[in-house]
Amino acid sequence: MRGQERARRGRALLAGGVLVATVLTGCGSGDGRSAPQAAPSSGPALGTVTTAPDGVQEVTLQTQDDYVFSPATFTVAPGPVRLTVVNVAEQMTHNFRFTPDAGPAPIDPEIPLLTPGESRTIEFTVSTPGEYGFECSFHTQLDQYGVMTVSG
Ligand SMILES: [Cu+2]
Repeated sequence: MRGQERARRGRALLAGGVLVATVLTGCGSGDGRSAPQAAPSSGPALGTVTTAPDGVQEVTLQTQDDYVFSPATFTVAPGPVRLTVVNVAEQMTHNFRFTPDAGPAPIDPEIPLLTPGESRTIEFTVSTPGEYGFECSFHTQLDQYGVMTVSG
């Protein structure tokens, strides 16, 4: 239990400097309750790329009732990526795919349907640096596009 909590906090420390003071202070109280958190209930901020214990880069994007990905851009290093898209919309169904023929290399995994309140994760491996455009194919006319950059 203790170890698990410590590990969780360790990851939080990596996630953002702002959290550090809060987390360290909370350490002494020992009641195990976590303070109310802004934004996503767990994990790092949207669009922040972290590396999981299994070595896979992880990043989470969000969609809403508007027609944007939040954030619409993020950067990963060559290697395996686990991408989660959370649709917090109340009305709007979206999807996620890498725009066909838009990037330096094809990335096939996609999320064909992401209904309101739903969250889905895909995994893929990138090796060629460059910019990989992605989209919600339902809403390309409303400009629901983004770009994943693979660093060199
Ligand atoms: Cu959409």
